[in-house]
Amino acid sequence: MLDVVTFGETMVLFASEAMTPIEYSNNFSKQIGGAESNVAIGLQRLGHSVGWFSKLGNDPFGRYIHKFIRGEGVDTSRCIYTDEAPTGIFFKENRSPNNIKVYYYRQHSAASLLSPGDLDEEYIAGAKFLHVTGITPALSPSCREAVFKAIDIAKRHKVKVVFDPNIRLKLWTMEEARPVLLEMAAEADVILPGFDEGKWLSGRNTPEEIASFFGNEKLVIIKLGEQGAYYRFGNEHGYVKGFVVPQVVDPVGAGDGFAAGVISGLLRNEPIPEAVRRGNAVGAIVVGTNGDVEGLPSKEELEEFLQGVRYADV
Ligand code: KDG
Repeated sequence: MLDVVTFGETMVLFASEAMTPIEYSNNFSKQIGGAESNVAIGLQRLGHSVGWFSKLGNDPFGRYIHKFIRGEGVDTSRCIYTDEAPTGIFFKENRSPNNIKVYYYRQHSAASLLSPGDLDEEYIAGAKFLHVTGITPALSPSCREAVFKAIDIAKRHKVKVVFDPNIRLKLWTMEEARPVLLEMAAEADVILPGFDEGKWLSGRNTPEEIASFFGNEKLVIIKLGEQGAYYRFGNEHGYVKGFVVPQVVDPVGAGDGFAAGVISGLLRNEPIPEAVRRGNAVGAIVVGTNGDVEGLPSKEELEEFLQGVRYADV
């Protein structure tokens, strides 16, 4: 039995090595990025058992992604290869930590062909948590159906659903996204919006109002960046302070790190504020390293960070 199952699109990421506009970049480093596999890798590094799957192009990039994620110890046994479409790729321009742009080449990608028929009911039913994001339903109508079918399977088998809206306005408009994401939120047990996402989805302005909008019977955790996060579950609620980050290098993937930390805390049956603190810590560690997954900490690194142990300067 796996602790967590997640699925969605992972792409090969070509990160510009120079901090210049991308048209002047000559060198790119080959990495991977995908919100769901970022969470899967994060959780696996923290010592949990995780399954991630997608539809991959039967091409070198698809094989690279598969090997990378399997190499992290994540179960990839439900991945499917297709000859019908290529693996998606994207480019990242990092001119400074607060001026990062991504350029997607993912339309009609292999992952966008994922459909309800690709889901293994027993596999999802056997997990403790199903993690889904708002990126997957933006990819295609069949992906949208697959997400809702996966949620339905999880609910029928009492698997807790964790939902991260991850609004990507390069994939759809807010008008298209809103009803779909609200429907996902309505089905979820744990909702992890960023503050702006929470505002957009709820039309409310404060973390307290946003959390109430989603309902008291769900665990809602609103990410507030370096200030930490606000949570509400039933009558329990409060702010959990963030960590001081010495140097932000690349904030992309911090939200996925946060999700991995929170889910890890929930799997360890920690009190909610502790789980949120774990999420804050993983997010804070991730932003100090270049790459969407490279900075995700091991269990030991996270413990040291939480105990305030500084890494040795050798
Ligand atoms: O959260 C980080 C992800 O956005 C990134 O790794 C790539 O999944 C990705 C996307 O769709 O942008």
